[in-house]
Amino acid sequence: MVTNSQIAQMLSQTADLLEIKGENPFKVRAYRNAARIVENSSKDFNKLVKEGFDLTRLSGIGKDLSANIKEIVTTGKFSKLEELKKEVPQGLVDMLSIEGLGPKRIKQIYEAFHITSLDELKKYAENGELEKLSGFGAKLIEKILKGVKQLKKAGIRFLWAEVEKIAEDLKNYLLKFPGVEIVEIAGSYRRKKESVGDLDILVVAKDYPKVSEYFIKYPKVKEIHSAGLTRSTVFLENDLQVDLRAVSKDSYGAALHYFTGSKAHNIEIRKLAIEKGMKVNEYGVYKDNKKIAGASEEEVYKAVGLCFIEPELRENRGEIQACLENKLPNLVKLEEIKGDLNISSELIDEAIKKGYKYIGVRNSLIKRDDIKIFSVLEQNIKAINPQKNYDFLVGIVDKDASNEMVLEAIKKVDFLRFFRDIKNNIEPQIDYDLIFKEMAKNNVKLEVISRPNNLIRDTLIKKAIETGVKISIVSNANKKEELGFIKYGINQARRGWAESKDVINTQNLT
Ligand code: DGT
Ligand code: CA
Ligand code: CA
Repeated sequence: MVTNSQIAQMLSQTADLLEIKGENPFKVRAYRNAARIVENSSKDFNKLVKEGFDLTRLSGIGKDLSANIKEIVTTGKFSKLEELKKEVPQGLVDMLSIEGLGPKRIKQIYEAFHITSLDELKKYAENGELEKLSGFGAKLIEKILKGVKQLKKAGIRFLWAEVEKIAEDLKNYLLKFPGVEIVEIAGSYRRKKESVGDLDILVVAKDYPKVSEYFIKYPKVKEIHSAGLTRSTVFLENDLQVDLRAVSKDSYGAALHYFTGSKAHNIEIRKLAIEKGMKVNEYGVYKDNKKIAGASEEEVYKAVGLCFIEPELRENRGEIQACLENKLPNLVKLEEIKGDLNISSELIDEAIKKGYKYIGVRNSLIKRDDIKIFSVLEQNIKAINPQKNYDFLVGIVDKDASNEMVLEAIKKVDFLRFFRDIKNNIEPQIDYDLIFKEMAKNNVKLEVISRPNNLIRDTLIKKAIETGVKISIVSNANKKEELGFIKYGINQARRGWAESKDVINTQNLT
């Protein structure tokens, strides 16, 4: 179903692209008007079209626009817009979201310099060429540069696992500098979020400016954005942004708490503090203008009447209430994993070396004397065909699965795995509330794949557990190195509030 505001957005984007192309201003205005009419209407256009209402009866909507809206409602797409997107370079479309740049100015820039990318735009803003255009003052140029930076940043998120090595290397590099006492990576990285936007590093050191000088010399730094007295920002080779901040030792806990986030968690903590007549910021907790805590996170939480909350839980998903009710989960740990229930048959010896008590081997009936092996059969739920002799049947739910297909499969399988591609934002569109209920009823377990780009959402793990579904955290390894993936599955399970008792492969299975 398409909402009014989605229809309006397509029409307004059409107007923008037509304007960049320099098409007839009347046509441009007609699309823009129509967008406004749809957006502000109290009637649901989806319904109007389905009821066969004659849209041309509305003022501002002619025959063409009426046909356009019908197309959008019935197909969910607008072919004219699709065509325009092919004609107008993506870089110019991106420029539309920069504050201060509308279609008129973008057209002006394009006609003057024939540039079509954000990188070129940045170059022309920096070398003074852009300022030569009429209407482009210093203030606007500054806005454009800021916008380019924000856009580039918003577009790139890294998988947690992709930044892990460089983050730990950089931390060790900083720790080597004389006078550096503490280095900690805060932000989403510390919360073990599946993807991170940038790294936020805190440092306690005697002479911060010297540390900053050393920081910007880190061999993988590509670009120095700023290097100030308490804060420095660089971009690494892979375009990852890293912020380094100086923190004093007596505020370290408050700063670590503040910069670990999430923002939503911090806001709740501050509200709670205010209710108690206190103030919390990145320097400490204050009561009657007197600092009462700040050196450690434990101290900060205690001062506002809370227990320590693990970084993975700090998403404002009920963790503060849970603490107050003494119901915080005792999160599962990597060391508690007793076996990996989904590996390739070539990795049996490697798995034994890891000290596992049992393993699950994919699509093979191998048995051995030195380790308990479960044989695991994987099948797409579209074509379930149970085989004799296998211990476990794993049903794979791919991106176009329907509720009916999943519910049917639940009757036949032992585990379900839900496909997800984080980078490309692909996952099945199904009713998880309903599905988890059925899984719990039929004792079907959730297989949590630990591949960094295929992790199921943390919120779904939480929901599954709350519904009574047990989970199995597996590497799905094909190669030796991939056995280690299991730690990413653990990270995600912890963010989904999983305790050891919720995870079947922390138990003794026989
Ligand atoms: P990211 O980098 O997009 O993966 O996510 P974070 O959570 O690392 O966010 P980031 O880097 O923008 O900021 C780091 C932390 O700093 C964030 O988790 C909480 C704190 N913080 C940043 N901006 C604000 C703010 O406006 N208010 C509050 N309360 N905290 C903030
Ligand atoms: Ca961050
Ligand atoms: Ca940041």
